[in-house]
Amino acid sequence: MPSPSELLADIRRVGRDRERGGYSRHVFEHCELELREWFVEQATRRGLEVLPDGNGNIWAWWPAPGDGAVATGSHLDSVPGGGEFDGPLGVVSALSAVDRLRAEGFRPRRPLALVVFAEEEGGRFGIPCLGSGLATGTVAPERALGLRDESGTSLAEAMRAAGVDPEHAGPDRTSLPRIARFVELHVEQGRGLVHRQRPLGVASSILAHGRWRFRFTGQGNHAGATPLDDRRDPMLPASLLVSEARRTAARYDDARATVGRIRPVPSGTNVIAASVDLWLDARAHSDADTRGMVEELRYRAEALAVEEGCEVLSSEESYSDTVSFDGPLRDELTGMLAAPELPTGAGHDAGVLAARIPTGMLFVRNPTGVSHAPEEYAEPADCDAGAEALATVLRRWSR
Ligand code: HGY
Ligand code: MN
Ligand code: MN
Repeated sequence: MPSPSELLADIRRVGRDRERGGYSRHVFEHCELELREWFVEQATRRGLEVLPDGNGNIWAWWPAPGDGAVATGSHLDSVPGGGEFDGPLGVVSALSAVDRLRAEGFRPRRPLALVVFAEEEGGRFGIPCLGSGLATGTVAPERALGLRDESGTSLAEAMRAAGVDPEHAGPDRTSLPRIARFVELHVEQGRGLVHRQRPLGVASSILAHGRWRFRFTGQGNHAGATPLDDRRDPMLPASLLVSEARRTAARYDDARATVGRIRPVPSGTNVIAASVDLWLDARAHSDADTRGMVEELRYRAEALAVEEGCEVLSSEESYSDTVSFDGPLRDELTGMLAAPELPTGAGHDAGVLAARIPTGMLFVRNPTGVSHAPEEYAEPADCDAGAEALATVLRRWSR
């Protein structure tokens, strides 16, 4: 019976990003397809009935699809240059939990379902939790299928190339309606468990969070032949907005605002940019704070653009309000596992499902506290404790 760490070792070479470090595993790209095949092979080997949905999510049932089911799972895609555990730890822990239950001769009275959600990070098509959002109806298929990646490929085209018929994208009427409870195990993205000196935790809440795109437009020109007073350089307001985001967030209670992605066009060393796109990731403990922060930044962006003779357009690309996980279910998990509760600033598919299904999340200690970077880590012993805890929850909920 392989441990979670041994299962992770199976896929350790898949999707390594030599340039950035870490992993770049984007939905329906070659390496992510390889991970999908690996998961299907692992599930089939365990006698699970594999049932992909129309949104690129993969369900695997034990013994077979049925109502009142208990589900667990996570995602296999990553951010660019991401860590090894964010997503895959939840998937391998689900497989390991099934192994543990089968090894003790357990047979679920309620069907059990493992699930891999597509495009949780939004690393290719820009919308996080795309697979779970389509399945729950929170993301409209007509919007999703038209999303394009950096190369201009649409989600519909990428689905077709991966053998997923985009005609079937949309609310899941097959698997999701059968789920009575969902639990996601995830590496902690922070040091809450390190500070508490505990291997496991139970999620209490997720920050409100969203993504906004700002497009600054000026006049492309020659970097040498254009005097400073004859420029309309969109890089100026864009770069000033990056530091404004940090300053604005600092005025709100424990809010976070990040610009991790900025794209000048045409992006030449000796060229004044014609336009600059930047993406703001803003998060706070309330809907009002998040919205308030973004409104301030939209206003500042306008003023900064005007100062430089530029224009700016901004648009909301995704948003999810704070999630407070189901209270009684949280209490049951903390009691069952003798684990502390802790909040998270990271979004998850469990956050999407929580609006529809009694949902919980388990966290496994991350000694570095770092995530979305190669330094993300979880000790093998803590990963074992996580899979054992997940087996405990699945056993209790499905017997
Ligand atoms: O961005 C997030 O919080 C998650 O990792 N998708
Ligand atoms: Mn992530
Ligand atoms: Mn994740």
